[in-house]
Amino acid sequence: SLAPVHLAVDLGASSGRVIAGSLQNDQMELAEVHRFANDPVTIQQSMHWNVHGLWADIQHGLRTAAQQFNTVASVGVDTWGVDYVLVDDQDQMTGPVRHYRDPRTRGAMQRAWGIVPRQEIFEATGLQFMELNTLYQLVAARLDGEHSLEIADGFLMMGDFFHWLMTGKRSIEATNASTTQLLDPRTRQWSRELISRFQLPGKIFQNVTEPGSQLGVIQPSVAALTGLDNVPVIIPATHDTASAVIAVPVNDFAPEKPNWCYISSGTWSLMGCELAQPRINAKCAELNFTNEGGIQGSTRLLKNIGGLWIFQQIRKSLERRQAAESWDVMVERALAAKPFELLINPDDEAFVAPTDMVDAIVSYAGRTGQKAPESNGVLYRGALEGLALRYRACLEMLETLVGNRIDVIHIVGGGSQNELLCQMTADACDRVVVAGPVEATAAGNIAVQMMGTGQLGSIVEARELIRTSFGTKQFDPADRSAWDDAAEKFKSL
Ligand code: ADP
Ligand code: LRH
Repeated sequence: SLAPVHLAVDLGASSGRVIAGSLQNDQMELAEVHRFANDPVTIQQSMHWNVHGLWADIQHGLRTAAQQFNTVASVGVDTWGVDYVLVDDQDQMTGPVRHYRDPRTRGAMQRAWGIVPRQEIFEATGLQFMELNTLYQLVAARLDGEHSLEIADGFLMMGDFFHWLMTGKRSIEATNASTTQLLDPRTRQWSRELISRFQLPGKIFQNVTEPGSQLGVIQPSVAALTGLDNVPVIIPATHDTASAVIAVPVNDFAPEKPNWCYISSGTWSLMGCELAQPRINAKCAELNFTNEGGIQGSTRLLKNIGGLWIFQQIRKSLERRQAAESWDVMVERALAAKPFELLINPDDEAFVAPTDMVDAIVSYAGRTGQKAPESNGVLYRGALEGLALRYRACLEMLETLVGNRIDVIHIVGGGSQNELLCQMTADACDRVVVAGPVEATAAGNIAVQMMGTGQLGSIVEARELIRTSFGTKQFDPADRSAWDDAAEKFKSL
């Protein structure tokens, strides 16, 4: 077709894709151009991202798009949070790119709190405490004397890194920078005080840019390889979760009293509300919620929940035994399995980066006084029920934090295709669940590019477009009683 397309490069922790979005008869139409795996690589004792492979796949996607569409109006990249790339003053990467599950951060939070007390870090950043936060990665790098940090001249988050590869220009985008735990959520600029107290090299942190503006154009070396000559790169909300939240199909923006929440469901489940202001208070610290940066100065008050990671890793583990099954079959077997045979807390430390997920679950069952799972169905079901039970607990915390009842839970992302999980969520939480869009992240990325080129005027307008363009499915709560009992048992795990 002749309508100009915008290309969203969307990199999740489990897969990446290049998606073309355009306006066709007042609808946003998405077309998948290229999808590829994103598998970490172990080198010596550490876990890295295969950024060279990702860049090759991105270029492949861009080239395919250039062949497929007449006019590419712009490109923008969003990725998972917290990870970073360092570059030197000759514009070379200073070292390999670590995965947030890399073990160098074990114990790094405690090391960091010895330098700046926990409460002061929270006051300065409003962020939840997770070992994988950029801050603890950098503290580990600093205290262990990583040379790549010593020779660094520039710090880029993953989206900024790919934008740099595309344009040759360095930038730091606000929503993803907000996941570092080094950003002041009130000013949306670096907390220079934290940076200096942790003795991190201040010069590598350049000023932060808000999404929606043009960074540059595809540089000639990349244009030659992809056919995208002179195409603008528009910075979207480069944190995938921030882009996903933009695409929640609602009719308001950062409401005073939010009556809806979202679960961005993929490798992680990010559950929270969109607010106009950060809520940095004692209750938020106690419940370990985070105030991440959203579009147009909004706040994503949310909690990271261990997501479909366990479900994905069960599949990987069965793959090694030549016994992997498709998502559909996994969901069918979970549906057929007996409820509450195995309770799994998705946020148990044992599941962060086990060598083999099935082994980890079997030993967890032993440790928590439960029967070892007797079938794949029990494993699958346990992983999904555990998520629904975490959502239920998290909803309660969220309502306490925002001070009102939340009526509707929007599930977006790859996990919104899991209808069993959607129904379990409705039942466990006793709330209406609205599932979709599946490619919320790409849609949110593209919406911001369309705002950048003037095709869309506002977030409310973008959401209107998204609501009318993508189908959603509603799940009504039923059968709550069994979940009450399970929730009690879950608390004592
Ligand atoms: P990420 O961005 O973290 O890589 P995605 O949003 O791509 O994650 O979601 C991936 C997850 O979506 C998978 O772990 C899988 O559980 C789920 N999923 C993907 N396709 C289906 C499907 N057809 N049915 C059920 N679940 C699915
Ligand atoms: C989801 C996500 C999440 C981060 C995690 C590292 O993809 O961006 O918001 O906390 O990855």
